[in-house]
Amino acid sequence: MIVEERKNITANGTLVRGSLLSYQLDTYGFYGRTESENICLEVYEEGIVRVRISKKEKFENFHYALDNNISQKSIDFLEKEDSIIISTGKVEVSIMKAPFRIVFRNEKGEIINEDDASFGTSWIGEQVTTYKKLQPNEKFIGLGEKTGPLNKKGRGYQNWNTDHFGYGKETDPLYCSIPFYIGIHSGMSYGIYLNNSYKSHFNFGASNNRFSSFSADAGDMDYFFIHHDSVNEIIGAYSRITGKMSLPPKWSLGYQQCRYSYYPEAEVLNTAQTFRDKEIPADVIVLDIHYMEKYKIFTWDKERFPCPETMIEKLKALGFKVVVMCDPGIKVEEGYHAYEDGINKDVFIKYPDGSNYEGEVWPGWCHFPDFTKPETRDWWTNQLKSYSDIGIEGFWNDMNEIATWGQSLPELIEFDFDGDKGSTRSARNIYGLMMAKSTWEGARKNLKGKRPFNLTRAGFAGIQKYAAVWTGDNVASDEHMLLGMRMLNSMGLSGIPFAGFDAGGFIGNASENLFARWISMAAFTPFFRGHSNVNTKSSEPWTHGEHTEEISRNYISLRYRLMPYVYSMFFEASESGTPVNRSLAIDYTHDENIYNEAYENEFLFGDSILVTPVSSEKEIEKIYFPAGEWYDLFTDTKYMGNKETLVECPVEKLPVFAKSSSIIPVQSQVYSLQEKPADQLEIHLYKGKEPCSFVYYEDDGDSYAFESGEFYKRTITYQPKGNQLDFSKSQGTFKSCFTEVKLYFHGFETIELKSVEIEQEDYHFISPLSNFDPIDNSRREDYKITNLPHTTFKLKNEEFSINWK
Ligand code: NBV
Repeated sequence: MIVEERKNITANGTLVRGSLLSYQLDTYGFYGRTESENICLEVYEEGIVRVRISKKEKFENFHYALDNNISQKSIDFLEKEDSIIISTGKVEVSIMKAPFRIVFRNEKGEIINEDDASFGTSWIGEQVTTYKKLQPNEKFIGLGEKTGPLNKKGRGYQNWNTDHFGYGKETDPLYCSIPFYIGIHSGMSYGIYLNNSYKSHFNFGASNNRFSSFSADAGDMDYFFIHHDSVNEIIGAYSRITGKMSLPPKWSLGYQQCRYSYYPEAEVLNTAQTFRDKEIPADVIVLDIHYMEKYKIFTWDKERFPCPETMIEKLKALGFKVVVMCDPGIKVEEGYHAYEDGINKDVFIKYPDGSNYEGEVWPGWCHFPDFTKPETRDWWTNQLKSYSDIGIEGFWNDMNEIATWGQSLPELIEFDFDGDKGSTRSARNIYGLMMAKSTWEGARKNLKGKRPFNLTRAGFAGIQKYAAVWTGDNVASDEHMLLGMRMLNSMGLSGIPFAGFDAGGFIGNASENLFARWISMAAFTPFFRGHSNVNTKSSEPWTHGEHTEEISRNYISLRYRLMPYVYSMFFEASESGTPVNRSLAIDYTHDENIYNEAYENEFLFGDSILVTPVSSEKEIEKIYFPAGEWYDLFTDTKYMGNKETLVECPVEKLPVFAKSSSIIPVQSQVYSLQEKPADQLEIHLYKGKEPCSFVYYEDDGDSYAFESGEFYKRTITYQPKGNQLDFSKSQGTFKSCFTEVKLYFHGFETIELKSVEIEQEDYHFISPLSNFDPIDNSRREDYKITNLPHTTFKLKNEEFSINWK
């Protein structure tokens, strides 16, 4: 075997692909051999092909990132002299025999993606790389939490989960690894997910003009090739491979207030009370590491927090939930219950000689739980009970890269891998994933039917099933704010719908305007939290002066008014994987302008709201409107699409627009999501030429009863041709908290109702979507509020239609 292998070793030691020596085909796949490798190609859905190449007899079984529900599909194949053709219905895969290489074509026979003719999949020692020919004007997007531009062409990235305090505009790698990207060229797009947790490398035509490539430092080449007609469908397929976000509790979609750290108890209560006094909506107070006794997880500092139960009760009465910091380091200390119990149950990661690894972090020298071991996950669940027992429903997994002083977790440490055993080399990238999974599963068990909120810093593909992800220790600068927007959009492209950043910036102090701009923007991001580092100005909305406070209140309030829309978007994400923050590359994939550096940060928040991030220093900015027509969310001014336009963006006004032909449900102002909104649901309809529909979703917001049918769902459809709005019959057994619907028409000059199938309450004129004026009084004249008609109906569960002239 060794002699045969040498035949393919080039002068520099690279083992390039040989020819297919033998193969077999059955209804589920292709199994072949080259001189030194086993190959397997399987089809999972018509748009998903899995390719595995291994030097071992048995393929590796890395399954932590994969969803349990994926299963194979039977295939059609055709054997030719030089190749084997597998058709999936959506993709035609040509397996070339000599040399062995793979070409993916679409239904029209056009090449979507092909191996580099010479290199295909090659090895350098243990490192395995697949080389793909660069296609004309090919673009690369996704790859999760990565710095750099939207289009990553010409760049190289690594995946090796890393704690990087104050990372820069180009820093790589960071905390979370998602080895999934989307390639775009010639009007087509495809996705590649590399299912290997070793350190991996992605080259998108960096320092070469020949190929893009993906490599893993060891293990098998194991990748899923995805092809669909749209980027959104590709994200959907990736989400079926790695799992979908579980619907989070509604309260976690409100504003979360964090600080490193709030203490003592009086400060926590005072912060919560100040939100209520100032009428700034908020749902969560986050406790960072200072709640613990000397940073030891599962303990409370008795002086600062003499009775956490009572504090949590008081916060509950104010409509606040508590999220607590969970660090993985368990202090080596006799008498510390988590340590002693952990030793007894043998739950920690080990050196190869069997002794527990010790690394230094906040509490001092610590052991670290081996979350790849079932006993550890049970132990963690039991430990976490001390939190749920006192009413805590939110958990924040930090430092799980694993971050230790020195930042160099030794590579020889052993991990259980549920019996399969591995070392840091394959475990580092999944440590965060497995910690988040343990916390989520543990909390689910302990909370007995309530939905936990779980947040993590580190993660891997599949993390969306267990936690929201935030972008770690960012910096209070305009550049970082805009970088953060790109990172969140990129995470959305990579299957993580619930992502956010530290609004206001973690490191350093934001200027008044920067803070205001950041909060305005963060109101349109899935995970909405203000946070700041120890010894910096805190990030409550009132710490940056009265004017900033006013702006923050406006945008936080708007987020709460938009909650029926936001919650419906989260529901959609949990069902299909469609992100909440949608880079314009999702809906306007082949529009070159959206990749332009000036416009690459723009995104849709849900189906219909275009957000154009702008620096806090700009009062006027050129933005790009993609195809369609767009209505200023605050003034209803109409803008034409496919056009760059200068818009005013004083600090009070983030440029945000509603898409023509769209439906946005809005509720009355509440200050906590636990508060019941007024009976009337507003439906804002934006005039357009295309028909559109919106799936409205509601449930109790914090239990799993929706899984057994206790939800309220209905589709609202707008037919511009017939001037008609249809409400489908409601589905599910949940009773909506709204009894009336109030309809707002935007962009229509005059409306005369023709027929309404239900009782009409009133009919008169009022202002557009926002019932607050984002502009300060002195500027109010510049932004005229137009009068628009609205009308109110009793909401019933049966279907009904509204017609107008
Ligand atoms: O727990 C303290 C911080 C936390 O506030 C931050 O959000 C994390 O990213 N944590 C990191 C530990 C160290 C920060 C210097």
